[in-house]
Order: sequence, then structure tokens, then C-alpha cells
Amino acid sequence: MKTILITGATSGFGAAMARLFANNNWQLIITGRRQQRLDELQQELGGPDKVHTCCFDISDRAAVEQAIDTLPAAFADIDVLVNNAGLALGLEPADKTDLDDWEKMVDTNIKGLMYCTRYVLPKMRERKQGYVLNIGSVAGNWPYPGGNVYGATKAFVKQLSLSLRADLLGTNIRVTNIEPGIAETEFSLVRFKDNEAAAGDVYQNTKALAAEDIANTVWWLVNTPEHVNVTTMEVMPTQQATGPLAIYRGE
Ligand code: NDP
Ligand code: 8X3
Repeated sequence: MKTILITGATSGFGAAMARLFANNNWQLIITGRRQQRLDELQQELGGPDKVHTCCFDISDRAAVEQAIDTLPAAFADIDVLVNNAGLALGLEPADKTDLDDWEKMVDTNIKGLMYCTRYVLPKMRERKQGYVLNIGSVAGNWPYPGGNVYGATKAFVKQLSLSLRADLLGTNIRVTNIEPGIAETEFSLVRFKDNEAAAGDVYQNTKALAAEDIANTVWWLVNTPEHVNVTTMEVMPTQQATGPLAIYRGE
């Protein structure tokens, strides 16, 4: 039975991936900070023999190391790592943003992803097999007002993904950066700090991606032949596209 480690599986993309892979007979390691949600998902998807839970803050390097180091033997050979945990906080312009929000995005989206990758890779190299899928974002490609540090963290994820490919050439380990566009999850509720009206507005009168669309994308990628590496995959809803460059024309 193959094993997938999904970070941030307590909601959104991560929870959808957990359900899809469990239903296809994979063993899961699921992480997040909300123990109760991890417990519920474990229960739903087959119990502790099939699903191992790790509750930690991904920005806590020692906690990530400890979780990977102390995996039960049956879960220790990770075939697929999905670096999914992440968040956006705020949509203010750079001169008005809360610096704590910026730091939290860097700590989670950049440092957390670095820690998981660094602690999982050695065993993959030893086993000469593995697949690292990073969840980047269109925000790493296309700047938008208020996207500032969130977009910059996702540009980091894109560049690190490309660099991993360079480092891992010859190891048989695959790396893909998936870059989703707007998707309806708890993402906006988190971004707007539990302001349900503001979060709801994001998905008004359009058809955003669903979490399952990204789970299906991951499933497809994982099931491509081992000699195929999709390096980057941008996935937008049909009803989203890039806009023109902005021009300020004065008062
Ligand atoms: P959700 O808010 O629904 O899920 C985010 C997940 O990340 C949760 O499981 C959360 O778990 C986990 N997480 C957040 N911070 C931490 C932390 N410090 N430590 C551990 N886990 C953490 O959002 P999505 O499913 O939409 O987001 C998943 C990924 O997709 C993110 O990286 C996001 O940036 C990216 N993305 C989202 C898009 C969208 O429009 N929704 C589009 C493009 C990319 P918990 O709270 O339990 O810790
Ligand atoms: C999430 C997509 O456009 O809200 O990464 O930044 S967007």
C-alpha cells in the first residue's frame, strides 16, 4: 500500500485529497493544527491503521522534525509528499498591512514547506523513489493589489520547486508545482479573519474551483508514469483569467 503525506488536511484541498487517496486504498499521514478535525478525518477514512495523524504548527521546525522522525514504521516510507498547508492573511496594500500577517505567511508558506521537504527528502533519496507536489498559486505568477507577500511566498514555492528538480536529477524523485486559481475553501475565511461576508463576496456570481478539482489534479499527476515529470501546472476556473496591466492616468 502506498503512503501519502498531506500537510494541511483539516480543510479545503488537503481534506479533499485525503478523501480521494483514502478511497483509492492509499495510507495517509495527515497534518494540521486542529486535532479534532484530524481525529474526525481519521475516523471517517479507516482509522489509525490506515490514517496517521500529526498535529503541529508547520512553522515550528522542531515539531515538524519530531513528527517525521517518529512516524510509525508502517507509515515511514513516504511515496508522495503534498506540501499543501498554507494561508493568505489580509488584502491591504503594502504600506498598510499588518507586519505580523506578513511574517505568518512567510513562516507558514515558505518555512513550513521548507521544513517538511527537508525532513522527508532524505528517505525518498535513499529509496530512489518519491514525489513532492507543492501547492503554489496563480498569485505567484500574477501580481494583484493586496497580494504582496502572499504572492511572493508562492513565487518562492515556484522557484524552490524548480530548484528541487535540479538538485534531485538522477534520484527518480519527481517534483511538481501546482498553481491553482480562485478556489472555494476556507481560504478566504482565513484571509479575512472569520469575516464571513467578506469571504463570501470572493465567490459571488462566479464559478470558482472546488477543493475536489485540485484533489483530482493531484491524483492525475501521481498516476502519470514514473518517467513523466510535469514541472508546473497552473489550474484556473474557466471564469478566471489574467487582466490587463494597470495604468494610472491621474486625477
Ligand atoms: P484552507 O484554509 O481550507 O486549508 C488550509 C490548510 O492549511 C488547513 O488544513 C490548515 O490547517 C493548514 N494550515 C494553515 N496554517 C497552518 C500552520 N501554521 N500549520 C499547520 N497547518 C496549517 O485553504 P485551501 O485548502 O484553499 O489552501 C490550501 C493551499 O492552497 C494553501 O497553500 C493555499 O495558499 C493554496 N491555494 C489556495 C487557493 C484558493 O483560492 N483556495 C488558490 C491557490 C492556492 P489548520 O488550520 O488545522 O492548521
Ligand atoms: C489563492 C488564489 O487569487 O486568491 O492563492 O491569490 S488568489
